[in-house]
Amino acid sequence: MITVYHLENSRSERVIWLMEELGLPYDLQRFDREPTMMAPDVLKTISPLGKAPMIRHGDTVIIESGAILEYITNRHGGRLAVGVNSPDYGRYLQWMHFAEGSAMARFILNLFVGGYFPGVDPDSPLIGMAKQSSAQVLQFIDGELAQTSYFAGSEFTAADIMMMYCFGIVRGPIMKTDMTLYPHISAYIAKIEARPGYQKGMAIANPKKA
Ligand SMILES: N[C@@H](CCC(=O)N[C@@H](CS)C(=O)NCC(=O)O)C(=O)O
Repeated sequence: MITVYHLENSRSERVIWLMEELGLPYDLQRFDREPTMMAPDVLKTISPLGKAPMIRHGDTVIIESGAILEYITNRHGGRLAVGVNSPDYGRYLQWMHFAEGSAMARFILNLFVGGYFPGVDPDSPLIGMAKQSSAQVLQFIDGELAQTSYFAGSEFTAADIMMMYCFGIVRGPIMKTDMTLYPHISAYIAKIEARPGYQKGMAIANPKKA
């Protein structure tokens, strides 16, 4: 059985949501954040960086949410993945990696300089650059979602689980993005939030938010 190491309000909600969508059993180990919002040091005993998510499967410990989702989907018959011979494979891979590589990289910068950590000069050009760069990514995503129902095509896949987490930060109290600027992302979020698997996954991952 897979052990999922979950830090409250973190990317590890992706793993819980995936396990619920797939209907797989898992051993859930929960950790609260420190008052500094960092992960507790005990997570470093599982893997040295101590970031969430992490999973253990037998003797294998895996970090990085994208790698974890690929590991789980591929180990379970490819459900919620897209096969290499499918015409949607390229899009699937693109969004699986875009989520952390391009989207989160920009949104996290925006979050950190935009008020999450105090002490950043409000006149710093870095803030304007971070906002502009996030808006550019959001515009791109909105244009893509104007053309397809889900990120990889007409079916819900693990790429949606990767991408959906990004919108939490975008809509959160620091970025406070005006989502009316992105109507296709907004419609997509409403569709995903109506999924029973999403609702169950989030209720398990973030019970204090419910
Ligand atoms: N790219 C990594 C990011 C991992 C990461 O930074 N996780 C955050 C939670 S969302 C974390 O553990 N933060 C607590 C800390 O840095 O101490 C992934 O997708 O798994």
